[in-house]
Amino acid sequence: MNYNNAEFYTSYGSFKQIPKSERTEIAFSGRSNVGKSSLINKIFNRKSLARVSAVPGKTATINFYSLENLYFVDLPGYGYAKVAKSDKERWAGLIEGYLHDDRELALVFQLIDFRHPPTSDDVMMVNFLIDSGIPFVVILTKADKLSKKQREERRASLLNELPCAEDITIIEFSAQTGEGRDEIRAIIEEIAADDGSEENEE
Ligand SMILES: Nc1nc2c(ncn2[C@@H]2O[C@H](COP(=O)(O)OP(=O)(O)OP(=O)(O)O)[C@@H](O)[C@H]2O)c(=O)[nH]1
Ligand SMILES: [Mg+2]
Repeated sequence: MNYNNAEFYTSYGSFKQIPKSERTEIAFSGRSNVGKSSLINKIFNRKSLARVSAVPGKTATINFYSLENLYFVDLPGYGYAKVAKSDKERWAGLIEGYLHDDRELALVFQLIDFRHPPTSDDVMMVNFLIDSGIPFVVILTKADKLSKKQREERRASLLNELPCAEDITIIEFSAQTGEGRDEIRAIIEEIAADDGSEENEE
């Protein structure tokens, strides 16, 4: 795949605007400020394909990026305390609406900050993904901010903090150093290849 060819496709502020799936989708989910937009930029070799901000709550819409036969879907970050209740409800509606819809959703990359225990919202999301049978991979973000020892401690604790941790594929990632990018790309390429072979069978 030529990742440089990824393009911003469109963004939706309300779930009802999103048309039916026309391509296989891969979504990125995580709390506000966890690094979703930074990860998307790193995967696609771009400085500002997705908007990154030090101010949490920047991505308040569902943004679609397109590459070859896939859409990549940047979900709004949840769990940011300092937004109005009406905004929170709108975001929750967006995320839930998207995930509950009957979409061609091949995988969710669930991002969790490597430095901290998963928030209650993170755990809720993981439980939701398990219960819904949506395939997902956990990405631990901002790996560059931890020492080797801190990483080992967090890794060990996560086994107790995440439901079904031993069955989950976990990737350690840094948008700053690029660590983990190849692993993520390999998963994306597998999905792209599967998608192509299904179409050929029809
Ligand atoms: N050191 C370091 N900082 C990071 C990394 N990833 C993201 N950041 C920083 O974390 C902040 C938030 O990053 P974003 O990519 O905007 O996070 P987001 O999840 O898209 O946030 P929302 O759009 O608000 O949901 C920015 O200041 C980034 O520069 C990383 O791997 N390492
Ligand atoms: Mg963002």
